[in-house]
Amino acid sequence: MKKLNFNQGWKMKELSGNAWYPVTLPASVMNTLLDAEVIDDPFYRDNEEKALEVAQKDYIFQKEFEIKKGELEYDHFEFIFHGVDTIADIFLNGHKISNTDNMHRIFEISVKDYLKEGTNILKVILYSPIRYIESMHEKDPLAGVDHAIQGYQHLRKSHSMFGWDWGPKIPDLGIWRDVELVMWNDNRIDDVYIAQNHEENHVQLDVKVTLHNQKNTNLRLSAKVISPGGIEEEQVINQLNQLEHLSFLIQDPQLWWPAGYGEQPLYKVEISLLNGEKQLDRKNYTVGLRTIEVKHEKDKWGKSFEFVVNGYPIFMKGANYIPEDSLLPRTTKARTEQLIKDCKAANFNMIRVWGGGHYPEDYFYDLCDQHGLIVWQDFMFACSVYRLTEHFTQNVQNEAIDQIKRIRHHASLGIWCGNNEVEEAMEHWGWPKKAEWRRDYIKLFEIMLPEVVMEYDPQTFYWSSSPSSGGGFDEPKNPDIGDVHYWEVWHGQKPFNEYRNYYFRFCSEFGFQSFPSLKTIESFTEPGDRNIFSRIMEKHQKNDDANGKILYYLSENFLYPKDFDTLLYTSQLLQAEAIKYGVEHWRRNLGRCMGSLYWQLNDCWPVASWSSIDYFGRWKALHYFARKFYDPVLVSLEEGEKNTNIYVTNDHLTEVKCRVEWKLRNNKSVILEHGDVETVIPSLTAVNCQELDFSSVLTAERKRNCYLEAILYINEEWYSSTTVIFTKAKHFEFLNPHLTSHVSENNEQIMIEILANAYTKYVEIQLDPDVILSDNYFDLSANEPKIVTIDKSVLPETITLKDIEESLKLRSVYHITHESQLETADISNG
Ligand code: BMA
Repeated sequence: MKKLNFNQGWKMKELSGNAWYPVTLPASVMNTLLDAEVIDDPFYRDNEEKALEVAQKDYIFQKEFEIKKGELEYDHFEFIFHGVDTIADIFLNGHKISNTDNMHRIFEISVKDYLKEGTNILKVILYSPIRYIESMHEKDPLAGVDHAIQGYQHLRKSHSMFGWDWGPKIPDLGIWRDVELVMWNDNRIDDVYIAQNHEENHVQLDVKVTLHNQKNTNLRLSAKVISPGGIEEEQVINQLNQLEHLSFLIQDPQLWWPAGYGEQPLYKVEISLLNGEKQLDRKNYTVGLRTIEVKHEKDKWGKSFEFVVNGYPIFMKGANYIPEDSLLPRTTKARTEQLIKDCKAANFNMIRVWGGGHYPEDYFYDLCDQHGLIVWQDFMFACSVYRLTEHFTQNVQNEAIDQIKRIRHHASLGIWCGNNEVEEAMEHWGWPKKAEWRRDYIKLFEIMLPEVVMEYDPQTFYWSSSPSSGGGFDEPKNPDIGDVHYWEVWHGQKPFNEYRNYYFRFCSEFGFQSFPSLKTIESFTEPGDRNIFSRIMEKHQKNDDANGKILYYLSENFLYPKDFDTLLYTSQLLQAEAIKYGVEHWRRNLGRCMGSLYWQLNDCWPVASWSSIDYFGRWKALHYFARKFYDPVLVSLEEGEKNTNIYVTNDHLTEVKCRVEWKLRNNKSVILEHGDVETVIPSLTAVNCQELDFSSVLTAERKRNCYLEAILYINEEWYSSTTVIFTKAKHFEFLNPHLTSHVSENNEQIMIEILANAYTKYVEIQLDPDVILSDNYFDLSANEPKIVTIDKSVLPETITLKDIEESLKLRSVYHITHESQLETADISNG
């Protein structure tokens, strides 16, 4: 078999226009016009509006290619379009060879009859997705979200491209994945399915290979399994049938573990189709040996929702992932890799691919395999009604088969989920309860998709909707059964402590918005726009009146910030505190609650949103908080009306011997009371180590100037620390901490030592260029220096110690209302 990559040498123009632009795939209309400087950056100010005009038109992508004599001698020629976005007719030398209307499908088009010697022309005409959905909406209006262009659910194109409550309306068009031309004689490998059966001390790998046809030739099939250490085992079959089974027994298997629980060893599986010594076709896979089950069983609290990996019930820690860029060709492996590394750095072990976007690239899953993130994979349906016409049914069934076959061998794949919030929406969002809508729901998500999963990936658990209690419109929001999306904090404007009223079995969505940093806002604004209620700032806030909501929560918790930049900073503190409040509570209830995935990890453009990492990859305060609240061993303080409890949560598979030191201190960090407690925390357990009653010491006045600090030592080594105050931050009597810094270096790292002379919270270090620090937004007690490090490997080589010193800016909660350090020249560097 010969495979030619067909990504190079395309050109594109508006269908009725004359100007051609050169294109390399993957490509989109908007991105091509942007590169050619025909349109302005759609992310800048209100340019999004112009993007809609672009998407109203039709376009043509064209490529000419040569076929030499002799090359036409293959028996079969096939174009593979790995992704067309979305409505297109495809022509080869004037013959229509296919039409597409699903960006989530892979199209294989047989073209032998239309190829010719000499110059060939391949044309893809892409039609406006907006015109299509508008006409469909007119015929059959369906319930859905109102921040997307109406009718979006009729088209199998990423819903959020039509607008979402964090996403712009940029329904771009393009050929968003590779195009290949494959040619072969005799036969080729159509499909490989790898199943694993785990027994004590060994794993049996079953490899099922399907060939394209039954032609009786003298071909051979070779299957090799190569261990992480390079040990190879080969099996060969002669006299092939169209379907062949091979089975490998792997003794003493090296198991794959989610991050935080062990290594991620990967085995290679290489399948070759041979004619004599000549290799006709080959497919390579990497697999990880592990079992992932989801337990949904009755217990004393309701019905569980618990991931069991290699036999151990594991608390899932992570966030929800959305498309990384509204202009799809701009996503790259390097960007995704950084994001996945950022997840790992924040102690995630799970990432949920949310159903309103698209199925990510192969490298996304490879990276999750390598870094130990379990993927919760939604099918691409979200918050909408879908009608099962004959065509739609066939279309989504083929889509599911394409995607399952593409993804199923990945070690990281942990669950298939039918949709995002459709069951809940149909039951609780006030939509008309039409019988035909509900019937189609059941057919699609509770009959068809589970059947397809059962047929093509029977080893992966299927869950019909998120959230759900198991389906059938049976209390999808029940907090004690299945998974839950909890939005009363934020959308319902309830206070953070509302989280503590729930002991969800698995909280797969909850979130809180913040603004991105000033640098990010500068990328899309003019100075005059930098007010959160300006027209442009509101254009970059897609959740209705959410800027007001941020201000409301701000009024509840912090003093009124002194300027725009401080408001951005404070909004991030609110967000970080909110999510921490929920996560720490659920982790204190480990065993009953078995997962927390906050909404949302990333952004697809610069915007105010629920993300913990902004469009440019900048970590918000929340991401630094996540690294701490998702630490495998967590010390957390549950302050109450009367008592304060010190909890230690241990996610490890082994027990942890620890000591927790606690100090009740005033705002100058003078110790009023102190003590310590030694305990052994069993594996996979949370323990309330000590209940402290400060009711006699903490008078109303002291509540405004005292804090509790807990320091966790593991094997007598400092591990982490945390503090809690007993009043809202806005009422706490913070003193000027007079922050100072000292910067030094060794071969590998830059060290920044920060010192405060009074207790302060949320110390932020800002640098130019942006770098990820070992910690940020941390609390400091007086006269107890903290050293924050930067790995030199992540710094541009040209950056010197002096650059770091000069760009370093510090602020903390005190500076919400007071001039920050830099402005008062308070820093004594060096
Ligand atoms: C959840 C998600 C998204 C949405 C988010 C914030 O419901 O599934 O649809 O963006 O909330 O509202």
